Amino acid sequence: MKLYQTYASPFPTRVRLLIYAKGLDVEIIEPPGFHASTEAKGDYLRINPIGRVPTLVLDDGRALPESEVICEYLEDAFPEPSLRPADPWGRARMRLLARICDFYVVMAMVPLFNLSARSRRHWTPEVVEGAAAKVAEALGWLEAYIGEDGFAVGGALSQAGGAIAPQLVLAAEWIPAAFGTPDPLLGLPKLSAYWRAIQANPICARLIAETREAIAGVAAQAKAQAEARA
Ligand SMILES: N[C@@H](CCC(=O)N[C@@H](CS)C(=O)NCC(=O)O)C(=O)O
Repeated sequence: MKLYQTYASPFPTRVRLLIYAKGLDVEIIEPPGFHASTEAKGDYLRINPIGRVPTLVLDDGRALPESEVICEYLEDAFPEPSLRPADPWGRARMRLLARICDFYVVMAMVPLFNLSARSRRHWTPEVVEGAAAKVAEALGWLEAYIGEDGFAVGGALSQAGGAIAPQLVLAAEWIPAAFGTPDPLLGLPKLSAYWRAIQANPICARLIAETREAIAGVAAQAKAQAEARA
């Protein structure tokens, strides 16, 4: 199998967690032309007409987009070890945590992603503080549902870890460092404890390291481009 993805995107991280935990033989590649214009994505659009990462391509050429769908496929096709809690309530909680990440945490960060690509004179305090407040609010929703034992749910590593880990790199490290905003984990004891715990889990630590390195690369590139335009 092949996984088209980028390390900076939080969505493929969910899929990589399953690949690493299940020990799957998957070639991990960046789509050609992905960081260029939409037109340059031509070949990739033939693989995934949605044009986003990740896409899983099976050995027979069938291609599957969308991180959650890919994760569910991999669980069904390669059940051991399971990265889903055994009971329906636990599974629902796992999906809820991932959904909060996808729908609320990521969306709250979008204005900051956009600002980071612009020179600092466009970084108005209203936009920065407004977006940081929205991120903090969304993290509060994770706090409401996350487990208290070092695992997101079900007392074991699950798909939720792959959804939450990259968001915490972005929210707890990248945003405060880039924009000078306060630590968003202050006042969130369960999420703070979870963040500490996953950094000691070998699979999550690998995902965190990959995300950190990729974000540092994207941030350096965005800064250079913004300065060149200024
Ligand atoms: N719902 C999708 C979202 C994937 C997504 O939005 N990926 C972004 C990167 S974070 C992307 O590929 N954007 C298109 C682009 O960068 O050109 C999933 O879960 O796979």
